[in-house]
Amino acid sequence: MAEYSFQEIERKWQQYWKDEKVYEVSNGSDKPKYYIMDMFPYPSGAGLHVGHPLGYIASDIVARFKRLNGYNVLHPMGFDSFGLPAEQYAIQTGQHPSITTDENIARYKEQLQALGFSYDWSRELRTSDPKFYKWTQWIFKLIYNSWYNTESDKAEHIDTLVAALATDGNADIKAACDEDTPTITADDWNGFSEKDKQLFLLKYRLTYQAETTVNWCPALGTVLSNDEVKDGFSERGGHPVVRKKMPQWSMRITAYSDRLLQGLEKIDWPEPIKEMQRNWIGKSYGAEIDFSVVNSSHKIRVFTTRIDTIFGVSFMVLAPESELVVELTTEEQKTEIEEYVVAAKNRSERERMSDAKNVTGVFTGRYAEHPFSGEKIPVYIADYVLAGYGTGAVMAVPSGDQRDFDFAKKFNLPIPLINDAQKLTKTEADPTKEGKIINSDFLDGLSPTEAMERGIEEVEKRGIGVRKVNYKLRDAIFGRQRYWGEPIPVYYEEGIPKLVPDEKLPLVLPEVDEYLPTEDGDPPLGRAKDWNYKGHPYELSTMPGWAGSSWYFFRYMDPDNESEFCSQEALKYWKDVDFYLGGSEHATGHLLYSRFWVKFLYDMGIIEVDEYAQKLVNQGMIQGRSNFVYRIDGENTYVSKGLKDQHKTTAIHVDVNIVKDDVLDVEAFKQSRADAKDAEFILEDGKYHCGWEVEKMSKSKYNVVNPDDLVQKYGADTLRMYEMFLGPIEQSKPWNTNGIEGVYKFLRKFWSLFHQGEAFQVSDEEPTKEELKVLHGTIKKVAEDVERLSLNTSVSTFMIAVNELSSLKCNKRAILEPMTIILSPFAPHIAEELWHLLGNEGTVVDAPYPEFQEKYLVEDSIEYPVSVNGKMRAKISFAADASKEEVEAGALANETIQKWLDGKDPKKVIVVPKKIVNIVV
Ligand code: ANZ
Repeated sequence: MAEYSFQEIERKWQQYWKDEKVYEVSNGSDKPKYYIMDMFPYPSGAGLHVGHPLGYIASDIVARFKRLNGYNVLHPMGFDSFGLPAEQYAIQTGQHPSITTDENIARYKEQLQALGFSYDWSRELRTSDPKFYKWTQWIFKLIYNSWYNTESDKAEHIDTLVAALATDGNADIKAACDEDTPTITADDWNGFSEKDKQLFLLKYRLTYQAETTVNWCPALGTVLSNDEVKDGFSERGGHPVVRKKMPQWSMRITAYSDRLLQGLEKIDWPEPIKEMQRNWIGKSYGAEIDFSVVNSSHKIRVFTTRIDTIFGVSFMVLAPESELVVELTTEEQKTEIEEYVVAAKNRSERERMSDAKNVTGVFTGRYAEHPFSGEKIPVYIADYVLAGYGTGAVMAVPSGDQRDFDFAKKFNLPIPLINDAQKLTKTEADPTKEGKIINSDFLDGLSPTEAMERGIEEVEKRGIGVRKVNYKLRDAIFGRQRYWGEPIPVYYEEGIPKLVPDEKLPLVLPEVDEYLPTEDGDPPLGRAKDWNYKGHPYELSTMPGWAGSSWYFFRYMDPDNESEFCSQEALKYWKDVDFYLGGSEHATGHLLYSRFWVKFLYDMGIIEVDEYAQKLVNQGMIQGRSNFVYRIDGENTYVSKGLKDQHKTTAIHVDVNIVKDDVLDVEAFKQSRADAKDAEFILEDGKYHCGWEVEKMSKSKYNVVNPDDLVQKYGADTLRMYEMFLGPIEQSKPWNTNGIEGVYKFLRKFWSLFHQGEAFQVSDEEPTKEELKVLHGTIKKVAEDVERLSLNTSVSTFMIAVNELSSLKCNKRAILEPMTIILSPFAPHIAEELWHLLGNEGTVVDAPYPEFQEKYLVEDSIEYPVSVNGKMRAKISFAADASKEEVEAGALANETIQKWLDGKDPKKVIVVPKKIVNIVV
């Protein structure tokens, strides 16, 4: 038999696809469009491991399947090529980050191409390419020139605001703006100097500069976003992060909170992602209430979502940063309060929130007055109350809130129990232990929801509070004090930011002598020569990682356009992404920011959609499957796993690439480590068996499996099918190569259907019913599976079909040709080879998907189990269209059944058509 020489086949067709530009797609066709996209990777130095292609293979199968089904398919790939690792490397080596980035991209592309993906590489984009980031800068400018009108509920050009200010002032303007925006009249505005006007507008612009408390990471020399900080440490590198006030560019994403929530209802995204976004936006309904302070003109305004518990308030807590702290603290408490404030400042929000059991705080020395009972209640400061949320002050209800409860316990404060058992379930507060239940006055007898409404009405009536909706979402920091990012297209004239004119874009990243901050602590761009616009200094921070990825999906539609970010024709044709595939780790980062930018671009009338990805699927992670050898402590002897318990041993990670089916290649192991060269090995049945464990795939655990080696050994087609075979795409699963041989054998078996001995040989005979049944069963099942993205089950369907066709010794063109087409999305190289061997011109990529015909699946005859007195006694076949009477007569006439009837007349015969026959005697 002609060998299945996958290496030669794969090389040949990859070249052909490239030469013939098979995957290039045009913006316009009579076919319906289908846009399928993967989250583009950051090209890291380590290259791809077998986990990366999981999603890429799945999307490639769908892309190819859609193309066979008559769609004009856009399936692009690019690189998110600004990022910290290249910059860290540049700092260490002095080499420009673009060099490392280009090298890494070259390696990624080589690896991706070896897997036979159907990407249209002519549309490749890189976020670090000035031709691309010119438009990222252009979008920044648009955002800067906009404000959010909450009345029209959309972003508008800043000129509409300026016009309104000049005629009416801002009293009637409903806008998303800074909290401290003063009310001004038209006269005030018109009297402002140009500089004051610009400063005032910054309070409204959708991107603005303001003093912000940020997560500052001294080791990385940059500000990190909340989702880049985990438990007080940077997600990348694990460096400590401190809170610090700095002037920062921010984006007013909070203006879009509600629309970001509403939009989730109309997109087909995984529920956990939607839930994470909802929680991150964190919309809460409640009220703000003023508590007056005893012997003071100050009032403490709190935000509460549980006004129904107001009769359970026994103290109040201010955030340590609250401006009231200084005003209210009494002389005696001053020192203690000041010390506490300093300590609290350096704890991250997360720490402060999560460290509930160890609540801390200090008494201010003051009392507030309960608005209904008139009781005196002490005022504390505590860091579990955050300055940046609500009003930065709370009314504490120990029976309703666990942190308040813990605080009350610690400081020996009363724990009033409210007269409604339902309200006590949230904390450990227990009436049997904590004492008497108090009356909740006008809220008595109401359900919590009714009590909420009643409470709000009451405070509004008394003029001591208002209904209030709060969001957890914060404006997004939009600047990094780093080099390797898009320059922000802004310069400063007398300290006022001005936009760089369009014709100066792209504002190209300048050369610097070192990628480190300057001696004055300015970002690296402070080192660039002539970094100014007509003598006015340019902004020194660069854009964050999420800038380019917030709109790249539009650029693929028209990647070479030099005069627009994307042409209207391309936008009208492709509209949005039909199917987006990528990791769930981006839930509250990229996947939220990109939705925000898209809504903004929609408001500007530039695009027609306000959600860009109709469907999102998160592929699972491929975990590593580590292998271990066991060294006997104090000896240079390794003992096989089954015998290790007889010794005291230490488990050592061993490179999974020298282990097969958990059996160690002892010679390779000896060579891999200097200290193992003369080691002894205690074997079982002549073999060294390794232990294994599932862990994250990483270099340090020696469990990284590289796709290149597998492509070399088994071919890309086998690897593609094998990765799909591992299990449902959304699930995380450990990598193991134990089953790859099976997939490889399957492809060889498929190949052999087309061959007789050495020769390619297919017959033109008419197929049998059985053969047609196998084919149409496969067409149907695979098409359904691909639509549902159940790709592991389609792989098994193929395997079953090929086994059946092998036993039928089927080599008929009428069966094998359509089988080749349906296999092609999964194993494109072998399919292309066989397609050509079958004598076809052109590529299998454009073949029509075979049409499923139900009639081939309809059975001619049906086998009925026949029971006598409830026991199955025979199986008898009848024509599928046999009548009830025919089945009954046939069953009674059957020899075996006659034996069981033993000459008696049946009392009853029940025939369930197409199912069973039951005879009672
Ligand atoms: C009284 C109360 C009683 C509360 C009760 C809760 C339970 P969400 O849903 O997250 O919006 N709170 C308000 N501002 C805060 C701040 N700056 N830092 C920490 N906590 C703050 O939570 C709103 C609730 O969290 C508010 O309702 C307030 O406590 C607290 F049984 O008021 B509550």
